[in-house]
Amino acid sequence: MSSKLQALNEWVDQVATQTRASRIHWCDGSDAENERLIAEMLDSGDLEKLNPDTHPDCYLHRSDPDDVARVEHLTFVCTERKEDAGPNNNWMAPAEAHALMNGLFAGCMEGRTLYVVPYCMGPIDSPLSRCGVEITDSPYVVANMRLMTRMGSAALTRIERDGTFVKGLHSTGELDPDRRYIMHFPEELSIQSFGSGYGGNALLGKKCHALRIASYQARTEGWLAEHMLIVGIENPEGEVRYIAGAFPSACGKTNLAMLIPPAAYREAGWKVWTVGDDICWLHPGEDGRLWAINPEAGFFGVAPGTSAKTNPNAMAMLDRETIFTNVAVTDDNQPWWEGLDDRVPAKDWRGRDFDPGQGPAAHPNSRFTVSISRCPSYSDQAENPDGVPIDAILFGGRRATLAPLVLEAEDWVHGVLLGAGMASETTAAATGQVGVVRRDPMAMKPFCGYNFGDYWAHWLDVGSRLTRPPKIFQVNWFRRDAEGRFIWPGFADNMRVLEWVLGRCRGELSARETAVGRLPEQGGINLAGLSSAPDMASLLEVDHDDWIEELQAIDKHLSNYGDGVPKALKDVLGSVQSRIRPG
Ligand code: GTP
Ligand code: SPV
Ligand code: MN
Repeated sequence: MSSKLQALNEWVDQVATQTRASRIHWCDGSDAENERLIAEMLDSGDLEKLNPDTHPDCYLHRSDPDDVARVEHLTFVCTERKEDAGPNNNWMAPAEAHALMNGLFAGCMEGRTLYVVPYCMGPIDSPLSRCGVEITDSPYVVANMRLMTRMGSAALTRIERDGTFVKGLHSTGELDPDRRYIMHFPEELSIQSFGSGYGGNALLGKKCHALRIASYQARTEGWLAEHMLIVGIENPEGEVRYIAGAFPSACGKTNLAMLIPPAAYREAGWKVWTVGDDICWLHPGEDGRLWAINPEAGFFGVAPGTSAKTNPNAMAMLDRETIFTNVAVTDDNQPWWEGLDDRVPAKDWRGRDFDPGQGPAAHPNSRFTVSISRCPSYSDQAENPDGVPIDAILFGGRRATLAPLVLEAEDWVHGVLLGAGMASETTAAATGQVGVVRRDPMAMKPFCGYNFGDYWAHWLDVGSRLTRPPKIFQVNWFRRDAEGRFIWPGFADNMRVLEWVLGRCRGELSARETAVGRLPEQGGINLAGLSSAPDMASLLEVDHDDWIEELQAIDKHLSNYGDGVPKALKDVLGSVQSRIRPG
């Protein structure tokens, strides 16, 4: 092995000694390797084979019932100075965190295989991509990383060329919630995760590397690592425009990234192309625009609510080569979840006979893992090493009231304020209460690897370097009526909002100026082909009294981040507040 890989080899040896791993396996990412791993997991019960006639090469994994979501209270950013992590993160001093983690990792892989998983986040030949190596004792993690990232030999070759990589150490430990920590050391470019086998806690390339560590690196290097989907919209003239969108976990990124336009749009020639559904790395280009790559290579998507009606592109991927986690099964062993169809499942996500009295059949945060290459709308630009140019950025949340269907920022600084002030109802993607409105700036509350005050300043700085910045919009698909029903049909019909957004970007549509931003004119959103017109007056209402309260709450929220909050942001907030009158 070359000297460039010496650091990697030494680290692997040191971890193998520390954890007393019984075997070491360097993953090459090959089909043969994957088949061996799957066979072992079928033997051990880590995986169950699903119906091979309806779902060839599909498997079910059932997590420990106490390990089914990200754990924000056990996730830490460990910088030398506490203020660098900021009030948005749990913080522990690096020395203390290392001592704690060393204790947990000592001997934890005895009797287990240590897998070395080299991976590349982003197209393998893109200068914008970054590599990492995850050491894990979970074959389930290896199989997921193979679908979610460019994993194996090609990544190792790139690591050898780059000479640098992010070090991620993971063990499922005993899956004991009391011995579970997800630690980030951005100053050391390393991650240590113990005690969970689930998604963002364990697939370290995803949230730990591509968001928490990458956001920290991006700040010093002049780019942005964001919790965003990337989608290309092709108009009837054949022009493709790209939109990036930050919505909190389980708030619609995957669905928007692969929507199929309503019939009237399809007939007119509109098409949608998927670039990414969860993470986006944004770089200012020489042309003064913002260019985006998707660092991932697969989806770890929310199963419940996914159906032929809501997300036909997802359904087309999920009948082969998919790992399902914590879904239910039918009596002929097909995967099933709430919202899929009206069959009655036989077994719930814990493997018990289904009993509606015991809660939903599929866990609300049950997921599918599938390669993005299986997506029927996969964009031919997704592998472009330069990325795709972004025309619009959306900030979206789950708000039953207040937030209109769509609102355009006046400029970049006002847009950053819309992002910084974002709030959304919590979901099952993280442990804790569901449905509570909380501030989730840029959908990055759980994922920003440094102080939000510095992060907003960095957003302003990046914007000031763009001569053709994307326009920024706030959207909300989740407004409810007095009976609690969603007012907006959502899903495919979100295309109607995207059309307005792109029309605004092209300078072709007028807008209604309000104190809080620009909204569609009456009739501005194309409703052609909808069987019944939604209550657009409610969807586009700006209630001044409610907004006065909201702006006060945003003011208070910003002040939690102290002196680091850019003055320009507070100035814009002040000017919005001064424009709005009660009643
Ligand atoms: P993460 O993977 O956790 O980051 O989530 P995500 O933002 O990709 O959310 P996803 O698209 O998976 O949607 C989460 C849930 O919201 C699913 O149950 C969807 O069916 C539902 N959903 C998505 N889009 C819409 C919409 O436009 N309207 C409504 N009512 N529900 C939606
Ligand atoms: C999210 O929670 O935003 C996800 C799932 O995309 S996880 O990989 O668990 O972070
Ligand atoms: Mn996510």
